[in-house]
Amino acid sequence: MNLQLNAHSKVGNTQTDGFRQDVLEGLTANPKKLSSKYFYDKTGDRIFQEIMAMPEYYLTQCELDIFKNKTADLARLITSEKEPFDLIELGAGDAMKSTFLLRYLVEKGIKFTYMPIDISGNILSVLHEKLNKELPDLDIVSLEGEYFEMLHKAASLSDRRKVILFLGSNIGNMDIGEAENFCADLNSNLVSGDRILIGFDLKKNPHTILNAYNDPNGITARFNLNLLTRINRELHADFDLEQFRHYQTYDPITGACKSYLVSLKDQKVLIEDHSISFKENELIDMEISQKFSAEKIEELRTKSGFETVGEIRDSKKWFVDAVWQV
Ligand code: AVI
Repeated sequence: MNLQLNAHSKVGNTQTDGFRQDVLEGLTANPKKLSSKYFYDKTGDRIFQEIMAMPEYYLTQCELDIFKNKTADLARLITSEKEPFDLIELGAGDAMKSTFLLRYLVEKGIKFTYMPIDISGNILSVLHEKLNKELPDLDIVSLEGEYFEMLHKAASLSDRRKVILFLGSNIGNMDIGEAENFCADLNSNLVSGDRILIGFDLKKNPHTILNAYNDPNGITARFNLNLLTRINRELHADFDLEQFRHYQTYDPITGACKSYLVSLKDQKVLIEDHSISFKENELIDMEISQKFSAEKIEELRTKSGFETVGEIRDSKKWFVDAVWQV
């Protein structure tokens, strides 16, 4: 079975409307805020690839270490019985890490269907083609759209056990309250026996964490500033990128690693017919990349109603993939 299902063909303008509303709401709030979910236009995707290749950005290598070198352990945690199941990946992208797990499961003759969910139909087509070539025996059903909408779709397609992958510490881009709501929503969209595997970036030496986001070549700064370019292009705004500067913080007590853009002068920015005023040194809150302690992960699990199955850490013990069950 090889399918690509999409829920997006009719929603082009709705997407822009949502973007416009979020941007205007965020920039008229106090403090000003933009959502990092909008970082990922074409250029943003490319800059994120550059970030993942930076020596300072350890997260990708740590989780790759788990998927490459502890594949059998991972497989054991997600496959309980012999029945076929659906392996659903939220925000699959190029599935670079999960491909190691897919290959292992296929080679072991374990019956499952891989269902990558992504907002980008283009990314899904490229992934589909790549997996067809590399793993011709893999069953794939690609789901293009928002996570929860596509989880409903997946549930309507089969009543097999579901295993959800949410990798890369994407959970860290939500504040703790949002992460709790997100996990609780996942729980209520699953049924008894279903599992989730979530990648968490762990607290560690604060210098290591800050360096991963405050890189000397300014790649993370470009990643942040690119959202202003996107607003200029899509919402006909006139941000002067020279007048904003990236500022990164890490609080080792709370584990919140946060990025901001600082306005370098008093200025006004026009977004369509809205004029937004910035004071010199005023901040735009751009992104949180939350780092977790083992206790915080446990708290998130219990608050969202999951049982623990197990967890796997990379060899440096900097990152953990935790598996929970409904
Ligand atoms: C996608 N996400 C988990 C990345 C992170 O580490 O928070 C995004 C990122 N932002 C700056 N560098 C990487």
